[in-house]
Amino acid sequence: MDNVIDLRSDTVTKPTPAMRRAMAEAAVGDDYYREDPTVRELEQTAAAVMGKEAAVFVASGTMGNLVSILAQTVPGDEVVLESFAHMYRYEAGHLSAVAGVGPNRVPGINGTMAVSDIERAVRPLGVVYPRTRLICLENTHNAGGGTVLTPAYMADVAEVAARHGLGIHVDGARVFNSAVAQGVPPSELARHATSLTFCLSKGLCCPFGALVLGTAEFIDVCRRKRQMVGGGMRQAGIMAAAGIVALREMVDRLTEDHATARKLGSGLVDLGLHVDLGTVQTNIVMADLSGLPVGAAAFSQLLAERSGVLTLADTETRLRFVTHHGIDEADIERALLGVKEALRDLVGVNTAWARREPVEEARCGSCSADRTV
Ligand code: TLP
Repeated sequence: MDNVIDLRSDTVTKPTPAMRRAMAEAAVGDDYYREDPTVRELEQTAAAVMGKEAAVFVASGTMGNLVSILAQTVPGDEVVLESFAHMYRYEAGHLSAVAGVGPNRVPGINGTMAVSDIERAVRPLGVVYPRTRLICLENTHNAGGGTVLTPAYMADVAEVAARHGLGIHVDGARVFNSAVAQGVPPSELARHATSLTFCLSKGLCCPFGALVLGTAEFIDVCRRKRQMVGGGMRQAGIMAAAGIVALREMVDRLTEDHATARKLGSGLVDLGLHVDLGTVQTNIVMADLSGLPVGAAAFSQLLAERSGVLTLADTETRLRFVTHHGIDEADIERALLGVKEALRDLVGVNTAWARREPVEEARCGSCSADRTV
């Protein structure tokens, strides 16, 4: 179908003309010998932006998270993380399968765990217990609907971590969205992290890549772990070049994606769908479809076939829309029209379904994720 409006993810973004030019012209060398000048420039730029000593370029956010965990734990250790953290839910079980680490899941509200719950999840010392090593935070929180963690919250978590001698890993796949939405420098969101991963290949439009940041000593360990999982690179400057352009040119414009997300969110509410607009803080909109005669997967399919609007069924009843560089206000209007027509196909002019209260579970956002309602 022509004129597809792809709201499945910001991962569908394509490299910009400036990125393609930079990639074509990139100076390269063998990164195994640390001789790729463009990779080195990207790593130094990323470290400076995040206020950390060093950075290492990795293939993906998933690899960045894994390498960070491998570098800070040993098998049998435990990490504390939100129940629907991407690292737990969507990374093929690497915590247990590759790192041998137990995920100690703490329920959150829209991705935020209560600090007291985090502290309660820390294991006591003793020969029978797994050793709690890390607290993992996700900023923005994907299943929570792109919700942000504030610098103040992260400082509170850091107090708990310090009291128990724990590290903090931040899955900052979309940390620039968080920074831009809050009007704070990204380094403020990295301040308390012993490790942080951010993605280049989401809203920043790169075709590839992520970075892991931390102290120089920690990043040396990460380089070794990256090698271990097969992530060593050669003339990777071709890809790093796009990342340099992204950090220079693509961060500030994320506000445009947040504005289109807000427009989409309120448009969906006007159509009778339940969207907690308080969670539409960045570029993700979660719509609760409970009450409709079909689930999220079937509705997503109907919307795609009928109007070329692509979405992601996040759970049985939640539909995810993500705005990005390829989506403008006109696309949002077309997407809303598509939703309106799909709803008309399904429920006609009867809007009784829209008057229901959202189910209790759906109200707490990520708490409902993956549950069969
Ligand atoms: N998220 C993707 C996939 O789940 C499909 C998406 O479309 O949102 N952390 C967070 C919070 C993420 O959202 C993602 C990707 C990752 C890590 C993993 O990054 P990649 O895809 O680069 O491995």
